[in-house]
Amino acid sequence: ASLTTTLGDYAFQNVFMNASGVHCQTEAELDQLAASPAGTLVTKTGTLEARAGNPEPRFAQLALGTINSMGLPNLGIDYYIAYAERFQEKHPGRPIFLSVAGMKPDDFPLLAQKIQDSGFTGLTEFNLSCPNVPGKPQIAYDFDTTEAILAAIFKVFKKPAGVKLPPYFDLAQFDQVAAILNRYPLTLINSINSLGNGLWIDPATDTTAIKPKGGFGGIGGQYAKPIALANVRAFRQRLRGDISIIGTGGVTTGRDAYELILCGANLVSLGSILATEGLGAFTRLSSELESEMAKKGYTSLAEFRGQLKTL
Ligand code: RRO
Repeated sequence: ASLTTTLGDYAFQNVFMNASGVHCQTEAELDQLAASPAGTLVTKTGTLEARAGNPEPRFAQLALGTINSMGLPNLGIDYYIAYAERFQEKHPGRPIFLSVAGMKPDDFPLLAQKIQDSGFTGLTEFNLSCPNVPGKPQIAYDFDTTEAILAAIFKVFKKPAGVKLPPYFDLAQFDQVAAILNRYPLTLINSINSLGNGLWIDPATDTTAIKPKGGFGGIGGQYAKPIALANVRAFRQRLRGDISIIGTGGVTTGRDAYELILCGANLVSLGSILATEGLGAFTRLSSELESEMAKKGYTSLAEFRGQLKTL
């Protein structure tokens, strides 16, 4: 079976990639992703200025996933643009993703302008869903601000762009968000970011797992999978056909990836499982996804993408 895929006008040799935040902060980590079986990669979300992030411990492995409150530690947008420009010289025909976020709405058009003015030829993911900056709500839960940011971005940005979305939990939210997104020339969405502001307690000590924000943090891994499936499915049913979807959330097995593709995902990204298992996760999941396809009689992803059956 072939795991090749397309997203907009771009083609990828493998459907898997990292989720932003995992194994992508430094050049060394990004180069390791590039040398792995992953079909593409995305940088850690970059901000206008480099950031140290929240105090540690700020990441923990849980029974069925992870909790994090990293707080956007990153080396700054200029670092990631420079990396991407070098990458595309070395690897022509292998498009990658920049992830960026503003610390305030006005930062987004500035980030967009920097990327627009650069030599970057790949795709840009504007992260509207970081749950972990103390005092800053997740942008994409505020629909007016989301629309204002999209309007400001697309005044200056002419390259392929997408948005990283948080999980939504009500069908009315899917309707409202999709209506906004459909008004802009987006190439993709990435759904979902971590489940914001979960809490985990150590039963031995009655203490939180992480330090920032009194222990509240974004939940990923198996806890997130049904929410991710629902979000990818709901957006695939509502978005323009020319908006592709990166499916993210709780993929731990090849079967999980298969299900996200059934819901409509063009690429599948690995967060918690990549953090806990390492780069070997790409090899294992590729092989498991191929087995699942063989079992169902499919030889390409296009044959079952979006083909979820309902009762
Ligand atoms: O850095 C983080 O705390 C973080 C970000 Br920007 C994000 O988008 N999602 C997440 O779970 N953590």
